[in-house]
Amino acid sequence: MNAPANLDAGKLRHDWSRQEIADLFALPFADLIYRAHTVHRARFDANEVQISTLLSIKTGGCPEDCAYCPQSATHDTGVKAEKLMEIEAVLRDARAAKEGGATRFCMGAAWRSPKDRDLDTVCQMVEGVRALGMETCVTLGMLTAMQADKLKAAGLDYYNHNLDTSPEYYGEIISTRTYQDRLDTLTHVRDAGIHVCCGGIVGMGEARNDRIGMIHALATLPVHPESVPINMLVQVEGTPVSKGQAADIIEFVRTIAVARLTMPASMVRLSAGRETMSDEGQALAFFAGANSIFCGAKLLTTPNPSRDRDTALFERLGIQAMTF
Ligand code: SAM
Ligand code: DTB
Ligand code: SF4
Repeated sequence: MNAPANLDAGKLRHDWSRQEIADLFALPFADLIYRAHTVHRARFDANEVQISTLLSIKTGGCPEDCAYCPQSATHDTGVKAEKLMEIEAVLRDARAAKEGGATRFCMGAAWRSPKDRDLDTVCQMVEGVRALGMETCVTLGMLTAMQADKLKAAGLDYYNHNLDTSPEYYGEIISTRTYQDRLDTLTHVRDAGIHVCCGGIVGMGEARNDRIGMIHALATLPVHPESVPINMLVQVEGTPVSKGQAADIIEFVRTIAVARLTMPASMVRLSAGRETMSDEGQALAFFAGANSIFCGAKLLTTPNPSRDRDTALFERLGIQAMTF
């Protein structure tokens, strides 16, 4: 098999070609996950997984038309538009997450981009969560350079902003902003000195070539995202992509493995989609290099496995929660 030779302990590279990434995807499954696991082990404790908790601080009514998203006002999904949460209510949830063992608290808002007044409120939330001794992450849509600087000054550790799919397939999924808009926000976040959390979704009817294009776009960024969430599409009725073929778990694990091989120092997050995933599927994803998950019974608006199920899974697999 003509797979790239340059995989020794996961040297950091930013010059991946699409062909090299296609060759990794095409490896026999056992060869691919063996390689990914070897690189994973050289960089991380293979029995540790980082736990983040997610809270939707502003739900629904989003003006963007992302074809996968239950929070877009364009789709009739039954998600009601709510106002931005009160700071104290957010901090109550953060305290509970900390008691549950989470080391990172992520706050998501269904915005195209934050209004400056709302951003000031989010900055206060970030300061409050940090004061609890947790890492902070927010995902608020597009940011200007100045907004990114404000979040940095408030002590924000990570900003989540996904490329979601390949540049070619992007137009099939979102029409209200461009791939370049996404890349520009990532640049503002990076320039502000905030860690980047950026990944995408598998299972939206895209071809393997689009998964290759998505990983290529991520792995050729000037600095790899410190955190790479790989979401399996949660099919929500009313969204345009809800009726397609569900993602194949083997192809999903391949995507995790290729993310691990091409971005060896990044945390790869087994993100949305765990609710309907078997324990065996998740175990394979961890073996292939995923080392971060969201815990708690809800993601933003959709279900996630209960704490009890995750605790039982970690016990079965001998996995420990990472402390940072
Ligand atoms: N509005 C902000 C934005 O789009 O950047 C932040 C919130 S948005 C919900 C964050 C990410 O969640 C999206 O980029 C997408 O990757 C993921 N997501 C949304 N709906 C999903 C679904 N049904 N299944 C899997 N992932 C989903
Ligand atoms: C990411 O990549 N996945 C998370 C987080 N970043 C914000 C969100 C998943 C959302 C799944 C759909 C929902 O619950 O609304
Ligand atoms: Fe809005 Fe984000 Fe959902 Fe797109 S993914 S509709 S921007 S909340």
